[in-house]
Amino acid sequence: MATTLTGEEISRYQKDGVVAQITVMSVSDANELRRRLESAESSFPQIIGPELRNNAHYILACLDEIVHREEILDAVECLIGSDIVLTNTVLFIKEPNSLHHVTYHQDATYMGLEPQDSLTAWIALTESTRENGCVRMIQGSHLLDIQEHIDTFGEDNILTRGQQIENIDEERALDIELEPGQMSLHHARTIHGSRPNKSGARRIGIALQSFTHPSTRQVHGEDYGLLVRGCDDYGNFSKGPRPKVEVDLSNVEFRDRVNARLSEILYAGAEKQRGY
Ligand SMILES: O=C(O)CCC(=O)C(=O)O
Repeated sequence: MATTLTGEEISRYQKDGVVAQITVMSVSDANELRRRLESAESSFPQIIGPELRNNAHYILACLDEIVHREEILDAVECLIGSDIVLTNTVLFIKEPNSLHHVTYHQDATYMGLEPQDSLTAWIALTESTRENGCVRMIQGSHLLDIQEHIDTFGEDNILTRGQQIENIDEERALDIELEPGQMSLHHARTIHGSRPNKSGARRIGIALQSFTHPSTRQVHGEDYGLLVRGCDDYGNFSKGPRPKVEVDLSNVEFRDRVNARLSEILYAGAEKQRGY
């Protein structure tokens, strides 16, 4: 299944800062990846858990497969070209009937990536619906500058600082509903958030965050990046290993180092720091 965005989808991304419902794998492939992920979660809770959801693709083969999936990279290539670096990944998991939510924010605010035109691919491993707290996007907001964010450190807020843009007109938010195996792509300045999961089942998504051109610079610290397609003539990102087995425990120390560096970037200037 080769996935290339249509001209209409590319125009929509440029105009709205988001394009969604792109099928990048079959439902049965998504179910199988979910099974492998959940098996790792239950067998290795000390390595992958609620506070250990960043950059698990360095350890888990199932996530490494997603990161390198041709269908995803074909679509990303349509938007940023054929040389592609992936900086980080985040598992966004909302447990059944939980209060976990994401306040409205722009990813580019704390990421330190310049220029700010990188993008996130959000891949659904379960369905993502209004009921279970799908991502909601403010179309066209990527054309704005970075808005003022306040740090709330809200208890059930999944974001590091609980960062929030206030006074968003919720009426303007578009629900990005996805089937398992579909993805959305959003620009680093697109304002987005999500509500709690009111359903009786888990909502599982993985954000490949961010895909960028190798010439992009990290201006807040040192970041790692995987060259997932094409060439890197710049060397702006330190390279990392790929898992060699289903759960590669030999990469745990590396993942922890990457996450410590990422925290320095994401919490720069914050009053306090959480465990993720
Ligand atoms: O998964 C969610 O609910 C939020 C995702 C998000 O903020 C992101 O992908 O940048």
